[in-house]
Amino acid sequence: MKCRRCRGPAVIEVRRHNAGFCSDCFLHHCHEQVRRTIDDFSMTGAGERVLVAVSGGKDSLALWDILLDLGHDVDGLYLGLGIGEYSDQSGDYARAFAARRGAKLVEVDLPADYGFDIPAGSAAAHRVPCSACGLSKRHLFNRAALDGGYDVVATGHNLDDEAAVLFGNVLRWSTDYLGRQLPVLPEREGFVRKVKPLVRLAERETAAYCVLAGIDYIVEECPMAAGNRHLGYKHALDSIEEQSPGTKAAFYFGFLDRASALFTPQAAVEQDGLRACVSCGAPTTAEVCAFCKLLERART
Ligand code: Q46
Ligand code: ZN
Repeated sequence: MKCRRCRGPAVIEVRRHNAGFCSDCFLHHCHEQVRRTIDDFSMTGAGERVLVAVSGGKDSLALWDILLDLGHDVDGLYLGLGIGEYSDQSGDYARAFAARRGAKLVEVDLPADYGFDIPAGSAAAHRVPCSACGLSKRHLFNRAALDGGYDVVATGHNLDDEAAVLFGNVLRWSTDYLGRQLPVLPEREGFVRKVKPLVRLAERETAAYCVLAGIDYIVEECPMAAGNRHLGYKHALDSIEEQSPGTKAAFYFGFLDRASALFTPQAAVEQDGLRACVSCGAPTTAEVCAFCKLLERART
């Protein structure tokens, strides 16, 4: 197979684009996919400061690398979740990348800064780990961005992630989530803008990007992910994609083009009743925000 761009020998095939690429042209292709996504969805503009949430995994490090290459003013944010060896190692990969690129890494550590870790905290709060983890991440990414004067938080959600979440939301007709499942969530009082610039790249492509760009990343998945529903949806979509390349992209981008607007009024109603958490000041629909409730239970 030949490279679509330079006609040299291809090292990777991307079946949904019906194309092969050599190493340099594949890296160029990934940069272009991200640049186009940022432009098409007006994710960030000139002079804005971007904070990219990095886990030490392939997606977030590829994203940080690409944003740096594209000339964005971007720092990294690493959140230590206290998930044993996995967290120790993922932090090391994030720090090594920052050092290699001469980039700034902001660090927040749940055990050191908030007195609980995800395994113990979720058990004490009677929540599944990924639920406690997800709400902590949303809260602390936003907090770190506000405190650091950033305009936008970027996360490494890729096409496979977004298609799997969409699949789950459709299976359950979770209309409130469907209304919010956008690659850009605009800034509002108390919230910075949130963007997902990797939605045009599949998981396999971000892994290939890291290998070809010489980026070391943590290969192990978080041990708490085993058995979660999201992984089951990913496997189901993988087998459909295998039979019919391009299905995931058609599903996700078709939703954005033709269906997502139908669900946004529902999401808007939910956002109307926001007020400040009495404990931390973060916007919430209750008196105390979900993170402060978790914190209180996890510490007792
Ligand atoms: S880090 Fe956290 Fe994930 Fe681990 S506990 Fe679940 S949500 S699986 S992306
Ligand atoms: Zn709070």
